Parts: sequence; structure tokens; C-alpha cells
Amino acid sequence: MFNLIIFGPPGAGKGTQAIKISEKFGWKHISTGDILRAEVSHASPLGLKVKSIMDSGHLVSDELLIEIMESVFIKNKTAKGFVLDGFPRTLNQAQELDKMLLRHGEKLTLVLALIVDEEELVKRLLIRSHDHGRDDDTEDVIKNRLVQYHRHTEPLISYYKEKKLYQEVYGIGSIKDIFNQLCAAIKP
Ligand code: B4P
Repeated sequence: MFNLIIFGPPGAGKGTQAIKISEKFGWKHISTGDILRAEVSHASPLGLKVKSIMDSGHLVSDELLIEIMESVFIKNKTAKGFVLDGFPRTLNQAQELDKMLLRHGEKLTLVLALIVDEEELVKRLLIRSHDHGRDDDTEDVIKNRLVQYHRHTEPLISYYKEKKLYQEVYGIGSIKDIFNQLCAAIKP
């Protein structure tokens, strides 16, 4: 099983590229952002609990995310591979992911990080807010999402570098060129 993480700050293009990679290699795409947004749109008990957290740009609790991840993993255990998009976002999530994979006789294969400067990130998310009206794509919330990224998610870079799983791809340019660079780094 190929277990790939697409890593990067909000707006780096994780979702965009994760969909393309999962289609090309036939792997299961897991976007925690999409899972949470679906719960919000169905107004499920979980959705009602996380809506205000997401709308403010904060991170949803590790416990909830780890629980969601394990249940999706178990449901898709026959998959040839996973593309994790938006998870893990904290050191605790990363450690719990390692433990979960181990419990199922698996391990992480590769972490591919999209490198995009902050000015471009804000620009992209503001364009998306105009096109799709996502509740967390307003300027103030985008700023908070970037703060949360630097505070909680960026430390994962050294975590994965130490494990020799981490590789960077420059994330500015055409979606197709970035996709080709990501594919070149994946050796199933
Ligand atoms: P996510 O849904 O993961 O949101 P994201 O980081 O903003 O998206 P992404 O980087 O995938 O950007 P995209 O491809 O769409 O999370 C949303 C919220 O959910 C979080 O703030 C948090 O509250 C919660 N959450 C999710 N996971 C969590 C976890 N593990 N723990 C705790 N909380 C969690 O690209 C952005 C835009 O750029 C798009 O409009 C796209 O069209 C455009 N784009 C992409 N590539 C481009 C390119 N090469 N050039 C120009 N534009 C490009």
C-alpha cells in the first residue's frame, strides 16, 4: 500500500493535486477538509460542532480528526494506496497516524510538500472566495489559517525530514506542470 501525504499551507493546492494523483494511481483520496465540510452541509451533530471552528480558521480537535481518519482507513482497507490531503496538521495527529498505520501493518511511504509563498496563498484563497464563497476564505480568516499553519503544522516538516520521508515541490506554475513534478517524485 502506498501511503502518501500531500503537505502544504492553506491554498497551496493540496486538494487540487491530491485529486489528480489519486485518479492517476487509483489510490483513495482522503481530504479531511472535504469530510468536515460535508458534515457541516448535512448539519450532522459533528458538523454542528465543527462549523464555527472551521469558519474562524482554527483547527478542529485532534481527537475528532484521528477518529475520522481511522474510520475512513478501515472502510477502505482494500485500497492500493492513500493520498492524505489536509491530514496530519499537528504533531499529535502525525504521531497518531504513525501508530494507526502500524496497528494495521502499514507505514507512511512519502510526504510531498507544495512550496508557495504567502502572498500567492492569500491571492488564491481570495479568488476562491469570489468563485466558490467558502465561509473560511475571507481575508481575516485566511490570516488566521496561516497563523495556525505556522504554529501547528509547519513543525511537521522537521518531523518528516528526520524520518527521511519529506520532499518538496515548487507549487507555483501551471497545475499540470506541478502535477508532473509530483508524479516524478512518486515511485510506486
Ligand atoms: P482544507 O480543506 O484542507 O483547506 P485548504 O488548506 O485551504 O486547501 P488546499 O491547500 O487543499 O487548497 P486547494 O487545492 O483547494 O481545510 C479547511 C479547514 O478544515 C481547516 O482550516 C480546518 O478548520 C479544518 N481541518 C481540515 N483538516 C484538519 C485537520 N487535519 N485537523 C484539524 N482541522 C482540520 O487550492 C486553493 C485554491 O488555489 C483553489 O481555488 C485552487 O483552484 C487554486 N489553485 C490550486 N493550484 C493552483 C495553481 N497551481 N495556480 C493557481 N491557483 C491554484
